[in-house]
Amino acid sequence: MNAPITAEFETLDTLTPDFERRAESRDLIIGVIGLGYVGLPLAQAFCRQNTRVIGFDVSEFKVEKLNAGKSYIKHISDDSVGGMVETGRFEATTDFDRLAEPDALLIAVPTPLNAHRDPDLDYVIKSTEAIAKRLRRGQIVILESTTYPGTSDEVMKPILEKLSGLVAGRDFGIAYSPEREDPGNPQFETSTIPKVVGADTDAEKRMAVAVYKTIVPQVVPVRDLRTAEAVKLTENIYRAVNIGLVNELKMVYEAMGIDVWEVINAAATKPFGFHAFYPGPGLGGHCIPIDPFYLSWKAREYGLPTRYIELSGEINSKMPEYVINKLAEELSTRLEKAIKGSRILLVGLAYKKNVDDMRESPSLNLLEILEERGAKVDYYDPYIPVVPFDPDHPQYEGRTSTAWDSDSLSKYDAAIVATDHDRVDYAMVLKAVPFVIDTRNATAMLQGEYGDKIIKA
Ligand code: SAJ
Repeated sequence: MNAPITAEFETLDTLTPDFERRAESRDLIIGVIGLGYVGLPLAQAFCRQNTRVIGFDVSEFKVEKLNAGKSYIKHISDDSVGGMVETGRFEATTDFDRLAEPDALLIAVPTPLNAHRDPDLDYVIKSTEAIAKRLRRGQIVILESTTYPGTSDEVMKPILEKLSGLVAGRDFGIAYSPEREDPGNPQFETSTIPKVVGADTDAEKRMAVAVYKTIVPQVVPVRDLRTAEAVKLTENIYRAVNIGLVNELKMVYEAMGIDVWEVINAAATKPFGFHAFYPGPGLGGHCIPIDPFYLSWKAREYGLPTRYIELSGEINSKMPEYVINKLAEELSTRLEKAIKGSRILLVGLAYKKNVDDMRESPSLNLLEILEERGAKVDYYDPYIPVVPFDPDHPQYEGRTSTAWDSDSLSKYDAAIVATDHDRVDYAMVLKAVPFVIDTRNATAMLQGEYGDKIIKA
């Protein structure tokens, strides 16, 4: 009598109900690959819901720090990391052979542009290859990094199938769920932000929903992988294009002697159909200046232009030059000085208020242009006491933030407010220097007392 034919292997269709039950009972193990400003809050959110997390990172430094209960991310405290470790729910490792252990593998690694400003998926591909070598039946791989539509199915899926010999959708799952962190925004954190998830089969979508509904108030399933990838790009392109718009309006209204911030704040009183964006000295962070070009690169494959993306990129990257030209005008008319030989204070190096992150910060472009034109420049930033190594601006590593007192400030010919940190005493610099170029409307409350020293640019 032949043994009854049993299924050679289980498929996701049969495995998913158990996966959902285990998610519900906090019995899944979550793997997070990339323990940065997205991965670590993600790990924290799962730990808070009593789910076990194994964090994977190539950096020994980060892994040792985390396992010692220490944080390297400003808005995540040592106590919080310590709590994750003490409960035994979190451990970090550089041992990628352990990638077979988690039930779900969430990838949160950088997706920068390369020197030709094309998408650089190197981190994503390396992480996918590492997973593929250990991939086992029943696991689900979920990319969180911002990328172009097609990355999960055209790039990751073939690697996962080829190196594992397993079949996506049958033996293991692939999903995409974009991160939506807003660094420095105390109002929102991972556990309060709705999460979009996309996958190409029902079983994979159910698995991804089961993973995330344990940590967020609302999971938003969309049709497939590419739709979810497009959602995230749309969110960030919306920001980049609107910031480009208000930067263009600033230059026009400036020429007309109109204060663009007053215009936008008044327009924002319209209770519908208007979302306020504000001009700045350019566009910083490692998302908004970069992500839109992931779509324009992919759109070229379809022979389609993305003029709004290119134009807003052009306008935003020209803003530092615009600010410096305004400074040159004021130095000449007020002090009969040129930029060359002038002493300038740059207030704020971080790419946006109340964060300590300098990546792609327009302040660094301002610094570069000023020094190229012969100015002597110091900076002040309460969040960046010493400039860390920045691969794009290695020459600034080790420079220190200047003192913030009237004696120290009185030696400058002018100051530029490039980042509008809340905890800066703008009255002190307005009192001490001949004039201030304010690119963030940070001195708005001091207009009455120091209006003649404030130039908006
Ligand atoms: N900026 C302006 N004017 C504005 C808003 C922003 O000039 O009206 C500048 C900022 O100063 C900064 C840059 O744009 O230099 C990016 O700012 P951002 O507020 O978009 O902040 P990010 O890049 O730290 O985080 C963004 C998220 N922020 C918000 O949604 C408010 C969001 O776009 C993404 O979830 C996140 O990037 C990401 O990881 O993609």
